[in-house]
This record gives sequence, C-alpha cells and structure tokens, in this order.
Amino acid sequence: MGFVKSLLAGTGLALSVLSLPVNAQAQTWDLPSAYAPANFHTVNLEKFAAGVKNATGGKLVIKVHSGASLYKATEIKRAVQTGQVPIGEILMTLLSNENSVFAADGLPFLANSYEAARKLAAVQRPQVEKVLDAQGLKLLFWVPWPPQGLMAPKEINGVADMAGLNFRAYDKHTARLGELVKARPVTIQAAEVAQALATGKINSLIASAQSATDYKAWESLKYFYDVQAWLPKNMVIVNKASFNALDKATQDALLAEARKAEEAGWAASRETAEATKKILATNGMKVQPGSDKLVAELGKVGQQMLEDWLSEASPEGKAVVSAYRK
Ligand code: PCA
Repeated sequence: MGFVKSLLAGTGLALSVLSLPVNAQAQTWDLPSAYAPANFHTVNLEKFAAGVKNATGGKLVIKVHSGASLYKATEIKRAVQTGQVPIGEILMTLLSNENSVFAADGLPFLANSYEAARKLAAVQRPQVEKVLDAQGLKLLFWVPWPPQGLMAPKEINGVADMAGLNFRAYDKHTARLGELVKARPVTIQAAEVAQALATGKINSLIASAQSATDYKAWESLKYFYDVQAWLPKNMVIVNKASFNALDKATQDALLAEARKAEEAGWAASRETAEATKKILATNGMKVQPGSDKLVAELGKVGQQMLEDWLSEASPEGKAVVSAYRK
C-alpha cells in the first residue's frame, strides 16, 4: 500500500477511492454486559460473538465488555437505544419502569421451572418485540438466569426470619419483595454486590446460584435456600438502525447465530444451575430446599405481588399473564 500511496500522493486522488465498498468493510460492534466474565451468560455471549465472526467471515466482529466495564447495568438499554453502542445485554426486569411487560418474568412463583419459563417466554416474546420495535430496538435472543434462591447469614424457616435483614434487591420486584417480608431492601447491581456483602451493607439476597458463585457469597453467607422462585431473563438487543445498515447476508448470519445462542444459552442455564449449587456447597454453604413453610409464605408474597402488578400492568403486561394462564 505504501507504493500505491506514494503514487497517489502526486495525483491528489484520495486513497479512499481504492478502498472497498462500505458494506464489505469489517465492522466491530461493542457489546456491553453487566455480569462477570466467567458467568455463563457472558460465556454464551463470547460464543455468540465467535459464531458471528465465523459466519460472516470476519465482516462483523462483536466485542463483549463484561462486568459493567463499559456501561452500568442500568445504562445499557439507553446506550443501545441512543446508538452509543449498536448492541447490548440487559436483565430485562430492569426496564419495568418503561413497561411492565419487561418484568413479567420477574414475578415470584409465576413461572418457576425451566418448562414454565419457556411457556412464559413464548407468550412474552411478541409483546416485548412490539414494545422494543416502537423504541427502535430489536430482540436478538434471551436466556433465563437459573432459578432464584434465597441467601442469608442464618437459618430462614419462614418469611418472619427475613425481617430486618439488609436485603439486596436488583429490580423493582425484588425491592418490593424485601419490603413485604419486612427486610431492608437496598438496590445494588451485580458489579457492586461482592463489595456490599464484604462490608455488611447487605447480608441477604435472592439470586441464582450462578450469581452467588460470582459474588463468592460463601465468604459472608452460610445458607442458600433453593426456593426456585422465578427465572428472570437477560436479553440481547440491537439498535434497529445499526441492524438495518448491515448487508442482508450479515443480517441473516447474525439472526441465525442469535437463534443458536438462545438454544445454547437455555441449555447452559440448566447445567449451570446444578453446577453452581455444587460450587456453593463445596465452599461450605448449606444448600437446601426451602422448608414447606418458607416456600408457602414466599408463594403468598408472590401472589400479592402478582395481584398488585396486574392492577397497574400495561396492556402488554396483562396480555402476557392471561396468555400464560391459558
Ligand atoms: N443474578 C442477577 C439477577 C438475576 C440473578 O440470578 C443479579 O444478581 O443481579
């Protein structure tokens, strides 16, 4: 190229005349995410990125920025929507203020197994796609977290035992749950939880065994109750303008890889649920199912939350729950 450049230097011709058409140029897309590098969601994103690179012959390269290193968990949606980044991963329930349809999978005990989560996802998808579309966004794929369990520093035999605990919440639902059990909810996103546990700012939380592993919860908490309360989803969204700017072959490759990542992600979630519970136990946590009393009482709290949520839910949110119940 140096020779060509020096030839051109004398002619006044711009070098860009010789470069490839825009569509054929390689593009790099930054993908912000909020969870730890070893978290199965992040691992799945890396595989998705590798698949896209491979399928497009390197024309589209996705660079994953995990651990909220590029944007905070709560900022990723806006960053994608405003085109600061073309693509991102976000815990969907964090968007409940925009439309309650985003939080239907964060309701305790509405859908609390992988089978139920699949059924909920199937009815939630068209409604979520509709809302995202109106915002200039497109859902590429979504993957559930493993079932949510309760972690505490002491034995919890019923919700009364949760009263007064410094309870970490990650969204509106978990904050409400904390209130209803008379704990002291404080909302903290994943990247800051390990420190909040270490300093005692929080001493209880509801999250997956995967997250408990990311947080090394065993360093301060002894009990993990596998109450399997719900399976919230992370979704990968793309800015529609960025997507539309891709050539057709690249779009198709991206969508095909997204479908693969969704399948692989659901399978990985199931495996991770079991594997990470073992990690907790190996590190000394008491991993056990919740007592019948605890599960029944949490179920009651969930029932109340569902009723409250339905009374204010958006039409899309209501449609999801009624379709799910059919
Ligand atoms: N972990 C995420 C949300 C759901 C989960 O299992 C968190 O701790 O923020």
